[in-house]
Amino acid sequence: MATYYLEPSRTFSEFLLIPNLTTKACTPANVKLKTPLVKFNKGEEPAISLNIPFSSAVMQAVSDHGMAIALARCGGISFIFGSQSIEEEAQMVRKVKGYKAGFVVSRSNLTPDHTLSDVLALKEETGHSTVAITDDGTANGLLLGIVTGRDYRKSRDPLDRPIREFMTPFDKLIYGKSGITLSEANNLIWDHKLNCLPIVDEQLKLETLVFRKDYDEHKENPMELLDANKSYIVGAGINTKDYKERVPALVEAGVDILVIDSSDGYSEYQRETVQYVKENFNVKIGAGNVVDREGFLYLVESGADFVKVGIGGGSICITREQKGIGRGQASAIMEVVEARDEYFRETGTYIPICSDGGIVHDYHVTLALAMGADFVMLGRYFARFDESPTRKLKVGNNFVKEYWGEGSNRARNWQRYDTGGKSKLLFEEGVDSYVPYAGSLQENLDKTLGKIKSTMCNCGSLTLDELKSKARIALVSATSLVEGGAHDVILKESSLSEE
Ligand code: RVP
Repeated sequence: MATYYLEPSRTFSEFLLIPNLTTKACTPANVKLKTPLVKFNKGEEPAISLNIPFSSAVMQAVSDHGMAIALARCGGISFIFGSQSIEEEAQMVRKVKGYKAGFVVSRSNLTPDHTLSDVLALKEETGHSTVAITDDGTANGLLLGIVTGRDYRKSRDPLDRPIREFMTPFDKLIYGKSGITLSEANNLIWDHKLNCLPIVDEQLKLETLVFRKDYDEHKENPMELLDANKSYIVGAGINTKDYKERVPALVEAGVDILVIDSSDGYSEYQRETVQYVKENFNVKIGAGNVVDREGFLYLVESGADFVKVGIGGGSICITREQKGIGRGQASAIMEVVEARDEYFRETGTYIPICSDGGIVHDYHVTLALAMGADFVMLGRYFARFDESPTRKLKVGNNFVKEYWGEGSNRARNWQRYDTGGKSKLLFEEGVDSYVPYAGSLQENLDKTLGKIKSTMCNCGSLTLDELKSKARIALVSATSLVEGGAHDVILKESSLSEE
């Protein structure tokens, strides 16, 4: 006979937090959102923590290198999508690891034999007024000089004048050496009243340029998620099919953590994949997705460093309709958290849980954390921002961004849904859609984090651990949900457009 779970499976919208005493010390400025990303033993520190409990979904429409850089700058992590060739995915990881905020590879370069007219043509084309002059005219050639608008007079100088006659030559340049930090570079810029500081390697070949105007944007962000070499931390998605080729390439590219991307993680394929990675590499790996205690314990015993929870709750996901599997996200989190806490009590090993999919309102994040998740994974939320890799379009009077599921025909990610069989998608488990364009990641995230911190103060909690242990969570009735929004009033236009 089948086993029945007769308690209805619940979503986040069915719960509300009840405030605890807010002490005067409990202000949003004092709230800390640091959270573990990987398992650790009682009394020890996790090898990787997030500065904010946010990760971006392992999806083509969400997490490329651009998103990874933007989110790591704010303290979270992206998992670069794995539904692309191994080389392309490794290249994205390399771009994140090689990125140094404020250090830009020069995009306007000429040789000393070029002329003033070449400088003017390049300026017209790129809009840059600083041109690096290298022996071979490339961005990494031997640096011979720099040309800026101060080196020539357009109205007087002959257009065929060679650059070597008017550039600021190398021996008159102030430059930084490879390995210099951004704040050291900025000190040189300020001390010498420069607009641009070239950075050269030991052979005096040009590496990057640091611009004075970028300082405000790039000055150290205290929340940045950095590794020991001060590069951004980045994750990457893998599957249970080509992992023996994909994992070595990603590790070689410098990836910090992997995650097996699958709609149903309770499988022998996941166990084999986790064990292969643990036996052959020194890299962290998360597994999932599961929605119950059995699935969770199976992955933990396989060696997973964190476990991802959620089936069928994603905004673009139609798995529940297509296959009839899944579970309300809140119920799944509650059961898995209970199993995790029990496991911690018994073994002393704490396994972080990621709540993946189905976050619609900002307060859903706070609820997921209060229920015991350590961080959330979001697709729709991040897809709306400038930094997501998809096209921004105008539909009617509104700007939108494209957002499609990994189970849609567009993504062709059959590995994510494979349960053994043919190497193709037999039916779709995701849709292709638009989401309203919402502007920049940082602006939106700041607002969301502000709400989370404020709610934590209402709940008398300065840390996520405190929130988890103190939270009082009430189930709401269907009729009382109506009370939660504006009701029985006629809304003015301005409040209608607020989220
Ligand atoms: P959401 O944030 O609600 O948009 O959900 C994103 C999550 O949905 C992903 O992290 C993934 O777990 C799931 N997903 C991705 N593609 C599909 C699909 O096509 N069904 N589902």
